[in-house]
Amino acid sequence: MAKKRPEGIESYTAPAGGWGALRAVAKTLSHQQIVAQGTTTLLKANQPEGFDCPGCAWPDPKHTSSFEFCENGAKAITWESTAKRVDPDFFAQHTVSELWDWTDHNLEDQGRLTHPMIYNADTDRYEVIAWDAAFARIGAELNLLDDPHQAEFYTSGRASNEAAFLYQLLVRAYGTNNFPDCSNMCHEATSVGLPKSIGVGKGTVTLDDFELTDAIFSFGHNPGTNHPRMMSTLHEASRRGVPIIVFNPLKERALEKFASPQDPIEMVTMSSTPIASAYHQVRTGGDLAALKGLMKSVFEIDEADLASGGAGVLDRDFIREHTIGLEALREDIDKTSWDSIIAVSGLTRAALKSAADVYVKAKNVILCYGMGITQHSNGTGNVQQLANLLMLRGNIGRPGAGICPLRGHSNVQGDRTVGITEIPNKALIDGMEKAFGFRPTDLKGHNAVESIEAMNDGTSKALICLGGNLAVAMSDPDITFPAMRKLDLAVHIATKLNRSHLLIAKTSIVLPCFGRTDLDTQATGPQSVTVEDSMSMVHASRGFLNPPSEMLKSEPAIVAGIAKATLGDRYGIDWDGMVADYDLIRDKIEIVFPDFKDFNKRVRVRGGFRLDVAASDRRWKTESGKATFLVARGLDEDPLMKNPDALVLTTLRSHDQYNTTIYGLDDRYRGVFGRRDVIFMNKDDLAKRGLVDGAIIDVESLPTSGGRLRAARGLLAVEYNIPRGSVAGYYPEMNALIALSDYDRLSGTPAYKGVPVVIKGAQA
Ligand SMILES: Nc1nc2c(c(=O)[nH]1)N[C@H]1C(S)=C(S)[C@@H](COP(=O)(O)OP(=O)(O)OC[C@H]3O[C@@H](n4cnc5c(=O)[nH]c(N)nc54)[C@H](O)[C@@H]3O)O[C@H]1N2
Ligand SMILES: Nc1nc2c(c(=O)[nH]1)N[C@H]1C(S)=C(S)[C@@H](COP(=O)(O)OP(=O)(O)OC[C@H]3O[C@@H](n4cnc5c(=O)[nH]c(N)nc54)[C@H](O)[C@@H]3O)O[C@H]1N2
Ligand SMILES: [Mo]
Repeated sequence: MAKKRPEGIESYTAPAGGWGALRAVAKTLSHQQIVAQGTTTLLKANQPEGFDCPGCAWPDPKHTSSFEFCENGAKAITWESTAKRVDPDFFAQHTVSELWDWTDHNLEDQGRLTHPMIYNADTDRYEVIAWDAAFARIGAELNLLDDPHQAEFYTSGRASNEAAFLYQLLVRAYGTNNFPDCSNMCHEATSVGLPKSIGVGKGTVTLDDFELTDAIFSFGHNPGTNHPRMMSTLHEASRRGVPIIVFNPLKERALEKFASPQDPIEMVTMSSTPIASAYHQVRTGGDLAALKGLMKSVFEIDEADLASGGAGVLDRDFIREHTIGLEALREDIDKTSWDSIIAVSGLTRAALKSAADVYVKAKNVILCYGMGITQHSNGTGNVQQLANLLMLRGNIGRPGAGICPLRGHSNVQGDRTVGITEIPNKALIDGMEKAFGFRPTDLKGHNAVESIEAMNDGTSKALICLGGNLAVAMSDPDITFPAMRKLDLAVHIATKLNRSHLLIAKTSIVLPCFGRTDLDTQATGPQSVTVEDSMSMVHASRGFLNPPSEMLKSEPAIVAGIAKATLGDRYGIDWDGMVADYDLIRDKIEIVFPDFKDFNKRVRVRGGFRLDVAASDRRWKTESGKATFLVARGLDEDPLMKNPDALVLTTLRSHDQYNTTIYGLDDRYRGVFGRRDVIFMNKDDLAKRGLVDGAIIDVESLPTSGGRLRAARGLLAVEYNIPRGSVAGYYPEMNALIALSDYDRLSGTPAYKGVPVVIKGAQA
């Protein structure tokens, strides 16, 4: 008989996808009270004439015109197109102190915001304010600051190119580069790491490359939940016999086997397709060691081949013609011992050799990765070692091969492209001067962690958020929450209520905006916006639902409203004209960023266009003009290895959430139902501590950067298939354990996936 599991914990044995996914969508539709308007919405997602699904940044297949079914895309869309409303009555009924005690799930589940609101300290409530009054108040507060660098302007990656571009124009005309953004917590290691390696901070592959590839390596991403449309691509590749080699501490169900809801036979016969051909359960934070081990194996295979008279397995022509730095890399790998590789990665030499065998046998290899790589104190180094591995065999810049970072938010990459950056380069400053006749400051601004530090020490006094939930997304609520409460001004442009809005500043304003699915009508008629996906494809998106309230404005209109109230007619910028017709915004984007040549024309072509990615054509925009092998730190410098009793905690998304948006309390593929207070642990780690499956535990963390202890108490230990020494819990709850000062020093990315913790049975 199977042993009894703790309440809400089951062992999930079915494949991912399949009927379970369809059932989940039906449940979401009814919960959100979606009737006629909403269900047809699903059919317009990612269609040429429709809107871009806000669920993820995976590109749309060119060849299909049929609706691509995706459970989590459906959740994202129905969550936005819900019939529920958070209106002035709602705020009249609930004080902010009362709302603070609600769960994150309950706050957002109340529905769409309908009116601009301002906080009244006398009543402890948000109350209605007219748009003009709100803009005037924001402008007055921003103009009261001693210096523009005292304001922070956060962006979350849902914002369209048009909204983000206007926003950076407002901020640069105002006079700062304080652009904390969600990318700083996400793929910053990619944006910082890859330009030094291959001259561009983006992926080099397109969807077509997946049809030509001979092997796919997947590091630290969970596509069954977070990039569900990628499952069609992996499913197809697997059926073609392409080996898929996975490096992930957790056995993620969709990476093991998947039943495609697109495949009638699998649906009717309840069969499925295996995805990973080999699954390597690397220790959390052990990727650097695994990558060094893979490269060490490749060098060994190469030497053996040369010794037996072969030509070797390195792409020597590519290396000679296109790269520098191999000698230094080789030296580093030679001096890294197998013992240390095995100890840190948790993988055997044989396992790493077998993965290297697949790698050297495949002509063309694509390497995909996500947050399991970037959210470490060594995130930038990790990304660069991925590039090294590919470059050894010329796997960059030819068909069927390349690097594929899985971006997060549906337009996080586009926001960066159109100027949301705290470190503007000269081309951006020159472009802005050309387009608008003023020269913005090039003084480095704050990233996300630095913005919190500045709010905490009082140097920053105002925060404007274009979407997102900064307080909850950021590490260390013990510092982050009080820091935001010290502000003079907090403004949130949002679709739904969340905890960040409840961190009350002297003046707190919430401005409701359209989402992706809403029809955006301006003076010249309905408008489309544009987005850029993970593969640098730019295309149009047009919502079509009646907005949830007549009071809502579009994000560009709100940004322009704030800009006019703050800047007056400084620099003669035509805010009204651009809001009336988004084509005029795109004309300006094209002046600042010449890659967008003929923007308005090209975006009207079905499917849009691809931005230039020089590395895809083996043009290297690095300092030396060559692709560069880079050396990472030694394995003995790993801060996670310092305390032998510590376990390394990683923080994960459940299947029922979108970042800080918690749709529900289930994580179906991991067998968790109705709760989120769990810590997944290896059975030996449980036993070593005298604990069993279902034990109530306390988790304490010590920052690797030094400083005080943090704790989360009364959690449920769940026995799980995870390597010894690694444990996992849910984001955002576990942020209480992560010190603000623990982040990658090169990219500023918080080390959300490498938290050393000590676990004990809970004190009675
Ligand atoms: N439905 C849904 N879709 C989403 C999101 C969402 O929350 N919900 N979020 C969006 C955003 S902003 C992003 S950035 C992406 C995130 O997409 P992912 O990168 O898939 O996000 P995570 O859930 O953080 O999962 C990371 C994976 O890495 C593994 N992992 C953890 N630590 C390590 C490690 O040290 N090494 C290795 N090799 N693997 C590790 C985990 O087991 C997990 O499978 O998804 C986007 N799409
Ligand atoms: N521990 C831990 N922490 C993490 C991570 C992790 O893996 N572990 N992941 C990090 C990552 S990858 C990311 S990207 C960040 C996410 O950080 P954010 O992007 O800041 O967070 P979200 O949860 O995506 O933001 C949700 C809110 O966005 C608003 N919203 C939704 N749609 C729209 C829209 O169309 N327009 C506007 N204006 N607002 C909208 C809603 O009000 C909603 O409440 O979190 C990071 N934090
Ligand atoms: Mo992200």
